[in-house]
Amino acid sequence: SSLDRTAKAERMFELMDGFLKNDPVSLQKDILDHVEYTVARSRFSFDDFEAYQALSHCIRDRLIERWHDTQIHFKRKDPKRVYFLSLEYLMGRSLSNSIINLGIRDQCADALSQLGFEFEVLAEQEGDAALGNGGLARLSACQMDSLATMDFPAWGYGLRYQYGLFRQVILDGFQHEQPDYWLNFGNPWEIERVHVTYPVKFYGTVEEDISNGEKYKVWIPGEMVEAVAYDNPIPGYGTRNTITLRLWAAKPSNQHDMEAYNTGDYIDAVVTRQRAETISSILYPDDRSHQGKELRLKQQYFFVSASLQDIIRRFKDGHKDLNQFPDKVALQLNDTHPALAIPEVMRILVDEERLGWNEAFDITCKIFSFTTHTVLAEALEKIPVDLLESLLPRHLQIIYDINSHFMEELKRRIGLDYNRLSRMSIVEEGAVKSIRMANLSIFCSHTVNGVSRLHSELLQTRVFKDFYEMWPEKFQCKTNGVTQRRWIVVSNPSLCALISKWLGTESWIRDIDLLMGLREYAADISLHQEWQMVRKINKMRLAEYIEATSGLKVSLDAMFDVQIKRIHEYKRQLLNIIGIIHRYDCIKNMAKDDRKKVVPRICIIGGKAAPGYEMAKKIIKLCHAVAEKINNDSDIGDLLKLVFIPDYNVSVAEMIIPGADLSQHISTAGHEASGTGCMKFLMNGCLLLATADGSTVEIIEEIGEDNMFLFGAKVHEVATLREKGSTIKVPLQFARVVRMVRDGYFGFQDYFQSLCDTVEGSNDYYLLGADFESYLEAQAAADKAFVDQKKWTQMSILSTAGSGRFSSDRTIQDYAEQTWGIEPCRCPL
Ligand code: C3B
Repeated sequence: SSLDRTAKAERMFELMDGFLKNDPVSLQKDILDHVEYTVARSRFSFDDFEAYQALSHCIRDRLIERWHDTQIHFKRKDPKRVYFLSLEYLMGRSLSNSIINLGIRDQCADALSQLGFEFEVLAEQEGDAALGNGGLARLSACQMDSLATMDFPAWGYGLRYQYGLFRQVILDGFQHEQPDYWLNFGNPWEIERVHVTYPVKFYGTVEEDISNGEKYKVWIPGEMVEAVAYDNPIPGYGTRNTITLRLWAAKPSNQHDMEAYNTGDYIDAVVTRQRAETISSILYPDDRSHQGKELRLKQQYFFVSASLQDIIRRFKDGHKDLNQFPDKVALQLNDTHPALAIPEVMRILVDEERLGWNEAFDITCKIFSFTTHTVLAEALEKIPVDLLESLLPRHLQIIYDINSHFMEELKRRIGLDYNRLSRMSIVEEGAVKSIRMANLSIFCSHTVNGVSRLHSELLQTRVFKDFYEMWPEKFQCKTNGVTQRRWIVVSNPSLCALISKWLGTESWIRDIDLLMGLREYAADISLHQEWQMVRKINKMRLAEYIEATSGLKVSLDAMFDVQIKRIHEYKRQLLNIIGIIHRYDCIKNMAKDDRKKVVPRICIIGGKAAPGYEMAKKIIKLCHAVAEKINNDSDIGDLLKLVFIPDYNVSVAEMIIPGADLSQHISTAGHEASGTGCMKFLMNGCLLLATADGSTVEIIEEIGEDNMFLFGAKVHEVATLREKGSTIKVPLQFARVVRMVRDGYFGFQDYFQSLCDTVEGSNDYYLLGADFESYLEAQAAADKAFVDQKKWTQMSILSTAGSGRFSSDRTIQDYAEQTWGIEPCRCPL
């Protein structure tokens, strides 16, 4: 009764002594309590890892407080919500980020030092949460940070893989993959919600039934598993708002059990049940390619089904009329991976809620928006019809129905242009009949966007031209961004302090446009000195890491030249390596006196290759073989070193980026949808050596061509160059370097032949040969600028100052206004 409730609430308030306090003494007390009661160690004896665990729990408590308040506030205000559906999130570490967003970094450091611990050392104890592959997954993480910071009523949904992205181990220069069982030591950043579970169905048959004189379809599933929610609170910076990233884990279902157990074989029945857990066991390590595997499809549907049940339950808690769904809910498809949400919403509305087809379709088209992250044809998901038919028979029917509506509409508008109809169809006929998930997503979403301006244009003029001509108003551009909280404040504290000092405020951490204020001081000598000092500190940190991982001692006076990202032919790490071999060759053939003029370089490469991607693995091996040669050549000494940093991940990036002088973003024009690494380097004052591809085109507009080293064919030139094929004029030096590799100069002669084949003559699809000359010119320009440290420092300051447009805060603001139609909902302090 209500009286009971009031009495209960009063008693509750009596017992509560207010919110957790954040002064160092309260923090110490809480840390020690967690040492004793959570970690179950004596408070008189615990090590760094146990201190990390206790501190994390102490921070977790504070996150939970804010998170509860935020969720209650959202419920009370009932704003329109956005649900971000993504199969991948690369969160990295959470401790430092949480402490900074909570605004208690200094208090924590104080509290710890009095207990005899150092904050930085404890932060290093944490492993990365690597539930994703590359750019797309880290983008999701950056966007969650912005959604929380900007007070948007948002939820992220994803999968809680037990094995994240594989660990890369290098043996004899070859990549080996090791499982990342990241939950081994517990995960303080998640909250298991044993009561938030939903059944997810698979297989079976579709039958017809009649109720109230109307026919409808019933899906009789053949298998059922349970989805359990794990909530990860995401704190905003400078706000109390703390939003939810809800990840689903698969557990055996308790329904259907009686039958299995009654048939007699108890052991077999348990083992079968156990298999349910495999659905969320492992992240697919392929970046931009899909293989039509059943388990992957199961993961996609599992995630979509659980998320939608949760979203609809939340909607129904307060709303009856499903026609209001689009006023309250926006669903964001992060690439096509969650696109099964479309037929699933239709199934729920038509089969379960018994809405008419048109009414249901109208609702569906109003809630979905779709971001595509690629231009590569092999990355566009196609699901074999056979697979879908057996796993999700009802969904296949619905997709066919959607397609026939689609084809009808098309015929009305364009007539019987069969070529075009078959290009646009959601169903692809052919050797393997399959469903084109991108076509489904475009047709059923109210907006479709690319992730940089160039990419968005390519979608309109090439990849989805037919669709654009039909519905130009659907197409938008949302240039990617990254969060300055993680990529400056957490990872580069010295630069953070320097920026705040010169701007006279910390407000840029929430309001990135203020960074432009640095332009005013770009020529100021005392800023230059401080700026160079900060850069030196970060280079030192990176040099120590290099020495620790590879044993190589590097000089801080050398230019640190970095390329870190997934290994992919289109990203052209091979161009970088060929350039390095060329540099080596030049130094070797130089007169002793000329060597004095060489700008010393430390070339740093890092990145993982998809386990089945043979050429990418050969590139890694070549990098090691070349490094072996160069680093041990006494003629070369300190003039050139090549280091491969193993197991590249978010926390390694946080350490490398602030220490880089130059970074390379050298994809063949028209292939990198956006690129986000370049934005992180830019914010940290690292100069870019880049092609005009993806988001670098927009970076040029912000900082000007003079402040970076641009080279290579432009997008509109690529097709012509490819047509020219083997008649292109390729510089002799290029051919010479490839010959060195072929002739076994770096060993492994047989192994490298097929790699060399990919860049010679008409095979050179990514145009390494065609771009080589201008690549070398850009490199020479970088050397020249580096010698003039005054000029270099100014370019560096102007890079940071011009990076504001590339904050994910700006990206999220654009999505909120132009795509989702949502508004901030700020929890009172
Ligand atoms: C990546 C693209 O390759 C990048 O250009 C882009 O910056 C990011 O997404 C974020 O938009 N991408 C990826 O990491 N995985 C895919 N499957 C497709 C694109």
